[in-house]
Amino acid sequence: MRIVAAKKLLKANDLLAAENRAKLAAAGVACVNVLGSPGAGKTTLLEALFAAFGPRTRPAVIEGDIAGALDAERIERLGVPVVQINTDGACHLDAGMVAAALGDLDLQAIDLLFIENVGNLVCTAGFDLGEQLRIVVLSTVEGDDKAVKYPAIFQGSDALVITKCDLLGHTNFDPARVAADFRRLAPDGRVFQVGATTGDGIPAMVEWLLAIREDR
Ligand SMILES: Nc1nc2c(ncn2[C@@H]2O[C@H](COP(=O)(O)OP(=O)(O)O)[C@@H](O)[C@H]2O)c(=O)[nH]1
Ligand SMILES: [Mg+2]
Repeated sequence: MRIVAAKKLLKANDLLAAENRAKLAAAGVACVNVLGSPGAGKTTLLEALFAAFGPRTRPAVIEGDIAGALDAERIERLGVPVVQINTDGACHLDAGMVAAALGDLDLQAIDLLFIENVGNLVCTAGFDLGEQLRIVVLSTVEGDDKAVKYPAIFQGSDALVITKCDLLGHTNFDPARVAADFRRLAPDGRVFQVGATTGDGIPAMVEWLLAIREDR
């Protein structure tokens, strides 16, 4: 019987992630891994960002889903280059899947790549994809206790994006509580409050992402 230890698989992932990171850096592409639960508003956030970027950046997306191409179709409608990965049941993307998707993108034609990970607050945290930044999207209908309950994903993120802020007041979600919990886990992390469907808070995120792209 052959037993492959999880640690070895993660090491193999890290090697592929390092290759992805080097490839993206050589092409001058900044890369953001977008994490969060199913339905948190990840794709809607990307749609709002792309509408607000205008001609200031050349974005692209890798969509990670267990099945189907619905999110990729949404991104394609905006004229943004997109590659859909179907994990066929796996609850997270890994660096090998992203390496394959990178082969389908013209890296010379883009400068800001978003990877929308499979909706999941647990497994996605453990897999480096070769990104420069991680953001975790948490909506105001999911409960403000999630940073305490799922610390790994928040700890490893560069920003917390609280979405669906237009619904604040309709739930008991306290953004100050989750922001404080996040800052304990990621003291240097940024916190954004947005309404992706209203556009509220999107300009601050756009400026932050453009500055990161400039630093590339
Ligand atoms: N009211 C409101 N609804 C939102 C917002 N962002 C996303 N939604 C809705 O939440 C649902 C899930 O959004 P989606 O972007 O597909 O979530 P994803 O699974 O994380 O990619 C959709 O019905 C969106 O219209 C928001 O800022 N405000
Ligand atoms: Mg989505």
